[in-house]
Amino acid sequence: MLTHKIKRLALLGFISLLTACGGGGGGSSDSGSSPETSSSFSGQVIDGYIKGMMCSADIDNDGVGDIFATSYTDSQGNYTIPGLSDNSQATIICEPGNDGAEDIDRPGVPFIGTLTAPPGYSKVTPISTLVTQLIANGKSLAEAEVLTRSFLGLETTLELDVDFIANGDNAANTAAQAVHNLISNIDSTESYSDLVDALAQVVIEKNEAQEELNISDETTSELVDQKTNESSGSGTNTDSLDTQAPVITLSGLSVVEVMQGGNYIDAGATASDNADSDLTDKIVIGGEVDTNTIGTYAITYNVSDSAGNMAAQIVRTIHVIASNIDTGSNSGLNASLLPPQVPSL
Ligand SMILES: [Ca+2]
Ligand SMILES: [Ca+2]
Repeated sequence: MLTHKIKRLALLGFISLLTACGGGGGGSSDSGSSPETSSSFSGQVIDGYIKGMMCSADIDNDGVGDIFATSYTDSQGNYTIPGLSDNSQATIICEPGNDGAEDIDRPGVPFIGTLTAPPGYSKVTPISTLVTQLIANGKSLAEAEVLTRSFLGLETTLELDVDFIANGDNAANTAAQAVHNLISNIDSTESYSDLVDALAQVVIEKNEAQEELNISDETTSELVDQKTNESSGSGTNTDSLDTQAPVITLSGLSVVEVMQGGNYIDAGATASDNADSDLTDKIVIGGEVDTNTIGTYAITYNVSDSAGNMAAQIVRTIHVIASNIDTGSNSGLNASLLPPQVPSL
């Protein structure tokens, strides 16, 4: 709630800023074409430096960019997004532009993949993409960075939001390339983002199970592939998703007759479910029987399983019949058709 509000305010702030710049002409004297001088956000897309990427800021964090860069990334991966004074609330999303993208370390090889950076980062790399997905799977930024460093075998103090090409950090550079290669080499129809999402889930699960997992482990790509199969339909996802309703079984007769003024005691019902097994004590019984008043009454039985599937309702019908008529042992007979009888007193 609070972050949402802050986000809104930030957005309103930058809109008014844009308006102010547009009205006053800004400080730029040469082109005057864009008001980006005071409020724009810049960073780099790096695996090696990747040129030809279109970057955008996702301000409302719905996974879709809202403000786009004015141009594709240059040969040092630079991007500039106008109208964004900082990215403390926005995720940066970079995708290959219309003409394709290229990692300048690998000339001629198209770079395929969507890279993202979490709020607070300006460098968009395979490492920051993993951090973003760990956050998307419920981790804080700090937790996501700890998990990422551990998974990539990086030093626990290593800054992740850096230009590791310029500062010569080979460990980070190698780790970034390893993440990209891992994702790129998985033979899957899933998108790059979905694969990194699956990788993040695998990293989290292994961590929670206190099992070691390193990017260099041969099983890693297999685990990621399995994870995407799970989440894309007929895998274990259906196991955890119970769609089968419980079944109620009535105890006693479904139609009961009670003498006026007599006692009615409900015989109840039982309920069972594929996932929850016995749900008898969860049955909700509705309706009342007024044995002082002749008439027909309904008692209803309902139950839901823990997945929210409702059982078909069961109804018991109770006829309260006149007590001054002795229907004998054949309680099913229609009393009104019987001849008057001598009271049994
Ligand atoms: Ca958005
Ligand atoms: Ca069920």
